[in-house]
Amino acid sequence: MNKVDVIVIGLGSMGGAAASALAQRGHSVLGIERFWPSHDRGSAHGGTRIIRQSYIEGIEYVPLLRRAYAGWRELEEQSGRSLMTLSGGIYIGDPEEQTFTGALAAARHWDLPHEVLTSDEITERFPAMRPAPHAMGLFEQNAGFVDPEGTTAANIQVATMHGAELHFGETVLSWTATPGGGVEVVTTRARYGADRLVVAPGAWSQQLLGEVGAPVTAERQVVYWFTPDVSPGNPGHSDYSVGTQPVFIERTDGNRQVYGFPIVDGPAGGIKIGFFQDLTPTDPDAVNREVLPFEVAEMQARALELFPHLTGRLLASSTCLYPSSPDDHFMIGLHPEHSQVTVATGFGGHGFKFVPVVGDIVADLSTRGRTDLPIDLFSLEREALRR
Ligand code: PYC
Repeated sequence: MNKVDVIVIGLGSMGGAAASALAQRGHSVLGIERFWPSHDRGSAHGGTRIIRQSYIEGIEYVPLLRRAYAGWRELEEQSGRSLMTLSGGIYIGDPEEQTFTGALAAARHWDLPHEVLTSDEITERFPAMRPAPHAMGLFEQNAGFVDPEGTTAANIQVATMHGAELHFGETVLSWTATPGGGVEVVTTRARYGADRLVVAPGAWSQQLLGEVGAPVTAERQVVYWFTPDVSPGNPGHSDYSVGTQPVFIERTDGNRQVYGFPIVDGPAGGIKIGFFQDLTPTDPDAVNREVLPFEVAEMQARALELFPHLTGRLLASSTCLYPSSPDDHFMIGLHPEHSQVTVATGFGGHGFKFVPVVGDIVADLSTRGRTDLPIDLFSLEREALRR
């Protein structure tokens, strides 16, 4: 194959978006992915991912989220797929806890539409939930979920439509910056040359980025789908479903923070729920995908604290990997030693909602060496990454 303008390593969520943005700007792109399109080995599967704007993790994210929302609608139009559902979102915490205070700070700072609800008001509006009596919630209508598999497929589709060549089932063994300023990539199938490289390796960051990727931990995460008991007298099925129940994040009384989704797939579906952070580092090539009975019991006990009638069956569970940075902020920038290489990693569990804007940022960095979008928080040089 002839030398291309840009090689993109990794065609999951972020690499797929980068390949698409670069191809749409007229660059020749070769994308390389070790698994299959929209695979379930990394961090972009499970049917739903939360999208929200009153951002608990920091007010700095909000301008990027605004841009991402526009990007989601654009991707829907380009691909002809429905990807984003605004079901509303509620963030519940102790009055002084970050789940509530962080969301409120972002909503106030950026003047985002929101409502503050007491615990009783939450149950009145969303009857399936019974938060702790002292809990407070911030509800935003403009939150919901996106479809991760559909998004990755859409980016692959749009990138291909714009001439990108995408290889699946091909593993990158190494990449090197060449003396003339380009790069060479060696895979299980061939050796390729390009002027520039984008490395979006997700949980494989340590393998593909060496020292630069070393701060990124691949965390094993499990999500669960439970059915409610809808016996007479209990909240009904529709109380758990899109239309009534919003996406949620909750942490009260020092418990582990949980997040989850309404039932999206009719009477046969379940509430999806998971722990926000697990901090169980794993080898991405040897992940234990079996979910053990004690894990199910732990999750169900925690889920019952918020949804007292979520006592039905465990419908399903799924294991995924979060590529987490030490401070949980993303890592995006030019490689410190090779300016022809752009790095995009460390998206943890909360990065997916930024997919379209990350595609734009990476395309800016890769082609112009800079971006006008606010990304100082994600610097590869920041102190938290050196510890
Ligand atoms: O809403 O950002 C999020 C999130 C984090 C972990 C799972 N979902």
